[in-house]
Amino acid sequence: MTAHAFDLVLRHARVATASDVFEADIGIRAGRIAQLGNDLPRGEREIDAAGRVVTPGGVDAHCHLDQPMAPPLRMADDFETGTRSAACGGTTTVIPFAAQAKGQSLRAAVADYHHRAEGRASVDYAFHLIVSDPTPTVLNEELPALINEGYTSFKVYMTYDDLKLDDGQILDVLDVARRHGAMAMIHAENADCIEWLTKRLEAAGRTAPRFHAHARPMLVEREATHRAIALAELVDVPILIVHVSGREAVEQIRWARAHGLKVFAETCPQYLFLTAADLGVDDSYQGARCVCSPPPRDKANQEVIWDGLNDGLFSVFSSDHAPFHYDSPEGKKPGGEEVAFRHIPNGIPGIETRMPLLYSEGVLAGRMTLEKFVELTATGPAKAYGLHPRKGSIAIGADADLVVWDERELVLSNAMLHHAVDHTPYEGMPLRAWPGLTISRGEVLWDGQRFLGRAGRGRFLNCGAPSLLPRRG
Ligand code: DUC
Ligand code: ZN
Ligand code: ZN
Repeated sequence: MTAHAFDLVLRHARVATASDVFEADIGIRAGRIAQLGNDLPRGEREIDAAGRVVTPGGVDAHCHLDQPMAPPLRMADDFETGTRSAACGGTTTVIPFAAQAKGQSLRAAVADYHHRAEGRASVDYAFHLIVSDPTPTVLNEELPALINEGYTSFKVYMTYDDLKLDDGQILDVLDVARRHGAMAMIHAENADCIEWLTKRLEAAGRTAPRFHAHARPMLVEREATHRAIALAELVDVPILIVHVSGREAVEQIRWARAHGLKVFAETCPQYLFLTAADLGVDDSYQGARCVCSPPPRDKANQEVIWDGLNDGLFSVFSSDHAPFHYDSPEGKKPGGEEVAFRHIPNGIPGIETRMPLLYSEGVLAGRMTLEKFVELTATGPAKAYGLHPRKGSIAIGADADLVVWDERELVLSNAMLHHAVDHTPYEGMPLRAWPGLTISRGEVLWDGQRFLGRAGRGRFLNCGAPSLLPRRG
């Protein structure tokens, strides 16, 4: 019996990285990429990838899975259904959020979230933290210790009553990020402006889902983005503004960069493919499906986001998957009612559609290079959150997390997706590609038709120092 040099060889792949596209065989051994080259020796298993693009498995660095909610709300996806859906859409690493409730210790939030993930994930996962109660214990003990243990990024909110921090609190947590080398992610919307606008809309009887967008105009995001940048400048720490929706926030980030500040940015598919009209053009409740924050804007703003993706403004393209059923008392109809927009849970599903949407409408529609696609969907997020080069790259020694693309016409429907949500905002959208194979640590999890993974095979990843941050001495 001949021993094989590799467990798996992908032959004649068109390998795409964030810097190059080249033809090679990929030799995989013990879950890692062992060799790249031509005419590699045989593997125990061989896959002919001739003529097909192979990219790194996606890193979805912003998604919400089984995050505790105030009853009756409940997220539709837990780690099992959410990571299954991720794998079927070409994502092999997810980073959801261990969210601290006010009054809760950060440690307890992390322990609870590990419990929710344990035995359920089919792809590898890391955690960001959400800091909603920066007590002296959190600032001086818990957060520094957790950063040290590999939870090297955290999100702070400038809106949402149960999560938001005031400016003084934000300064305090940014100072911890600076001293301990963590990436601070900021949800930038002005809470008081939103509340003031919401009350006025309610007083005028304007409570349909579409008014969600009226309560959160771009100004609200612009002001908070500007303030977050100023707070970070005061502390002298890099920040990453998440889910940037359009021109006004983009202008603030460009201004900061022009002034030498390290301000990174993330955007999401909803700001390329949805507009405020998807929240409804009349008072129908259907638009609740697309209620997310910040809200989608308009076609002109979609173009601004495309430009930012292509010119380096954005480092990260995430789904912000926040899975709520439409037709359920646990989701967009809390308690079974069609409620005023302020009570509609924010967020849309998108963990499975993130990669195919950008590959189809970016790469295959000629709006984005393959290298840029890889940078935004895999390499950039892995670098931003301390997972590179193990994740997000096709290089010797990296985990063998790969997507082999099938370039074919299809029409998106919720019936073909693997999340547990009862809708997709992209129903009926024509696409030009879908992952034909998703491989995680050398194992085929998705063969283009069937999910072949297993709950519990996904491993927790401790993150290193984010490589976008200055090196610490
Ligand atoms: N906005 C968030 O900030 N988080 C989850 C989903 C959303 O729409
Ligand atoms: Zn957010
Ligand atoms: Zn989010």
